[in-house]
Amino acid sequence: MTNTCGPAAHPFPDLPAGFRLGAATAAYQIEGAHDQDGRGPSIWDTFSHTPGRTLGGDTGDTACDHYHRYSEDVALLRELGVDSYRFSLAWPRLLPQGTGPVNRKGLDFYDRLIDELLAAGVAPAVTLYHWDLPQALEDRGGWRVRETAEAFAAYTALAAERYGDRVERWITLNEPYCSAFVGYAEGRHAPGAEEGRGALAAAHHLLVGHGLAVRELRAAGAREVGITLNLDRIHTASALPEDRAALRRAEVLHNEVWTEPLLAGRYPAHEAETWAGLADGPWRLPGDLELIGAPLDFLGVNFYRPITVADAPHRTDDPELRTAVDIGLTELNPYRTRHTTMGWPVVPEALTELLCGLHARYPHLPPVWITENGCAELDPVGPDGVVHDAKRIDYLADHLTAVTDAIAAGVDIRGYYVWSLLDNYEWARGYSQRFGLVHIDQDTLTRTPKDSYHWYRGLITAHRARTEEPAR
Ligand code: GBH
Repeated sequence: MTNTCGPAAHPFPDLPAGFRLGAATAAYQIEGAHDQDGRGPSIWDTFSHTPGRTLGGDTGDTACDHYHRYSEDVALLRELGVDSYRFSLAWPRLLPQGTGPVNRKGLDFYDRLIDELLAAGVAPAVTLYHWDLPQALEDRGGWRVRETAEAFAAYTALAAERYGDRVERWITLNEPYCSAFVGYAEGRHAPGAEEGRGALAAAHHLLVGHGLAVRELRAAGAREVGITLNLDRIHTASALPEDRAALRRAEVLHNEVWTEPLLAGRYPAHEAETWAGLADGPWRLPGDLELIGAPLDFLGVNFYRPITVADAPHRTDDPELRTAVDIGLTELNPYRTRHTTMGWPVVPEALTELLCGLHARYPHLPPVWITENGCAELDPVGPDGVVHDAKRIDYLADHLTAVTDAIAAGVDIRGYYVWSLLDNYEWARGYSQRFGLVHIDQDTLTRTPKDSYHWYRGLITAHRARTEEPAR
């Protein structure tokens, strides 16, 4: 069902009263100023400066130069009319060595940003860790070692003490799947490792770090506390027994490693079958499950696309030589739909299915926020200074409708953040992918709101008017 129509006659999804709309970014993808005002190096500085690691050798050295242009970006958010802005703190800006001496100029930067957001009527939602681990901590073992989880707790305490009075929503980790498995097993993200036990230890220590951080946030009186996962809606290639077993392993790797300890206080049932004994390592200590499973105020879900898996031979028969993602899986792409420039199929109903599946499986599921959703398209700035990104508008409208379908089915979903406010540094894909509502000219760093920006603004205005939310 639809109500008013947006600029390009795209219908606005019918969102329930009180549903909140926001936009998201992450520090390394937008800030730049990688070596200014005392910021220490992160694993992404090291990785992106290593030849061959990122497309075209792109780095986040300058990115969107948000560190210097944040006022302009806050003005864009104010004009957009979002309730909330999700951004991340760069750990190495606050603690250049990961632990120890605090960098006052780094602390001041986020003070200014937060105060400007509040003055603009935009509630800050802070991600504490969006992949930029201080290099000094990686040099001491990174997420493979428990000390990193403890350092994360101390950093969280510092941030909560400093900003807790003004932050509405805290997200401990963004997509720990990527930190553990893309970073330490696939090697496509920093630190670029390809390991078995190391990646599984990293997964566990990320969860422990989350649990310790929640404890610090609670002690500091933080308002809302949660974590963001990139959960996958996984289809299986066939009903053959071997493909169904492959699906079960994929569910462990992508989803259950995170959701079982966080939401049900247990380790995944099929982890032994998935990792042939590698999973249950000495990194697990008594009491960890209680720590990790402490109640949350919300669960953040990032969603972009579904995946389909099939059984595949292991790359090696020796489990000791396997990485944590070598679990006998191959990904297929049977989707006969439009694909974005990331090569991802557009399947909005997969989001509804994912949310309904979570709701069915976890009786104690906290309220859900969609903390990222969006699509990459390359529409240029036209001669008239306009960016016609109709495909992005379609994508956002259809996924918001998928969210309303899940709400109608009984899932408690409170809000949605578009990924992303700005075109930005898309990790190993560099600047080749553009997710923004706002176009960035990579040479001049000029910001140009796209049609989707105007559409989203119209949606927010119409949603407020229709549901008669009190003025902020
Ligand atoms: C999210 O990751 C991130 O939170 C966000 O920072 C990111 O910009 C956004 O989605 C869009 O991707 O082909 O080697 O470059 C989603 C999961 C995992 C998807 C890594 C892209 C790229 C691997 N991402 N993957 S590579």
